[in-house]
Amino acid sequence: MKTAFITGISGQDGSYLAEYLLGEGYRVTGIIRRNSVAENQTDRLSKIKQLDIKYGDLQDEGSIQSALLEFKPDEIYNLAAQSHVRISSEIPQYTVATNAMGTLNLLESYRKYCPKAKFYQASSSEMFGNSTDNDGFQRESTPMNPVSPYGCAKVFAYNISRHYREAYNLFISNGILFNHESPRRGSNFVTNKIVKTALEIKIGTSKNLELGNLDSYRDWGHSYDYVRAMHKIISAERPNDYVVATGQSHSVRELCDFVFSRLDMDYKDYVVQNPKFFRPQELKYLKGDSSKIRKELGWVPSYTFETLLDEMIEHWKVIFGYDDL
Ligand code: NAP
Ligand code: F7E
Repeated sequence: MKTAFITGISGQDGSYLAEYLLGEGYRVTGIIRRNSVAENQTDRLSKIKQLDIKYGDLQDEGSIQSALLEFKPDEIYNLAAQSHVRISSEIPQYTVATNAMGTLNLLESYRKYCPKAKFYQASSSEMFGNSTDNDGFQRESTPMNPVSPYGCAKVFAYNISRHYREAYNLFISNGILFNHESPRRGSNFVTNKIVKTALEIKIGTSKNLELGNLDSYRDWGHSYDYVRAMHKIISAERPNDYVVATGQSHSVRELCDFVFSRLDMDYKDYVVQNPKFFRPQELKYLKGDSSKIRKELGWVPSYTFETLLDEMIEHWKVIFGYDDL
C-alpha cells in the first residue's frame, strides 16, 4: 500500500485528493494547522476516520520533519497555501512566508528525510500574470510575469522546485493549474460567492451582490477533475511540469449572467460594484492550453463550465433548503 502525504488536506483540493487516493487504495496522511475552533476545521474531510493527520504548518519546519519521519510517504502533495489572490495584497509577507518559504521548508525536509518519494507542487496560472501567447492561450512555455504577491510567491516555489529536481535528481513535478472550483470552494472566491449570494437573493435573505472587476476572464474547471490530474502527474514515469485547464474562458460577468439566469433572475438588477473587491493589479485574461497533459498522460476533464456551476447551484439549494426552483 502506497502512502500519500498531503499538506493543505483540509482545503478544497486536499479534501477531494484525499478521497480520490483512498479510493485508489492509498494510506492517506497529512497535516492541519492548530485552530482555536476545532469543530469546523475538518468539515470538508468526509472520510476523516480513514486519514492519519498530525498538526503542522509549512512555516514550522520542525513539524514538517516530524510528519515526514513518522509517515514515511511515497508521494508528497504540497497543496498548502494562502490561496486568496486579493488577500495576498493585504498580507503579502505572510503569503510569501507560507507559499514560497513554506514550500522551501518542505523541499528541504523531503530532500533530507525521504528523497525517494515523489513530490507534487501546486503551481498556478496566476504565475503567468498578464502574459499570453499570440494565440491567446497560456501554456508551459508562456513567460511568467506575476501581478500579485500570491503569484510572485508561487513563481518562487515553481522555480525552486525545478531547481531541486535538477540539482538533486529528485522526482518533483509542477501542476500549473488554472482556476478550479466546486461546492467546497471557499465562499470568498468569485464562483462560490456569486452562486451563494444569488441563492440568498432568491430566498430573500440578501438584497444585492457586491463584486469587484466583472470584466476579467478565467478558465474555470472542477476541483475533482484537477486532483485526478495531480495524481496522473505524480504517477508519470518521469517528473515534468504540466498545465491543467479546460481551454474555455468566461468573464465574471458571463458567470453572473449564467447563475442568475438559472434562478430566473437578471444579474443586472442585483450586482453592484464595490471598489473594496478590486485588486491593486488585475490579471485580466486566463485561458489554458492543456494539450501536453492530455497527450502525454491522457487527462480529460469531465465537467464543463455549465455542469460545474449547476452542481454548485444544487449544493446551495440543499444548504438553504430551497428545492422549489
Ligand atoms: P484552499 O481551499 O485555500 O486550501 C488551502 C489549504 O492550505 C488549507 O487546508 C489551509 O489550511 C492550508 N494552509 C494554509 N496555510 C498553511 C500553512 N501555513 N501551513 C499548512 N497548511 C496551510 O486552496 P485550494 O483551492 O484547495 O488550492 C490548493 C492549492 O492549489 C493551493 O496551493 C493553491 O494555491 C493552489 N492552486 C489553487 C487553484 C484553484 O483554483 N483552486 C489554482 C491553482 C493553484 P486551513 O484550513 O487551516 O486554512
Ligand atoms: O477571482 C474577480 C477577480 O478570487 C476570480 C485562486 O484559487 O485561481 C484563484 O485565484 C476573478 C478575479 O480567483 C470579485 O478580480 C470580481 O479576476 O475567484 P477569484 P483568482 O484570483 O483567479 C488561481 C488560479 C489561484 O491559483 C488562486 O489560488 O474574479 N472578482 N469580484 C472577484 N473575486 C473575488 N474573490 N471576489 C469578488 O468579489
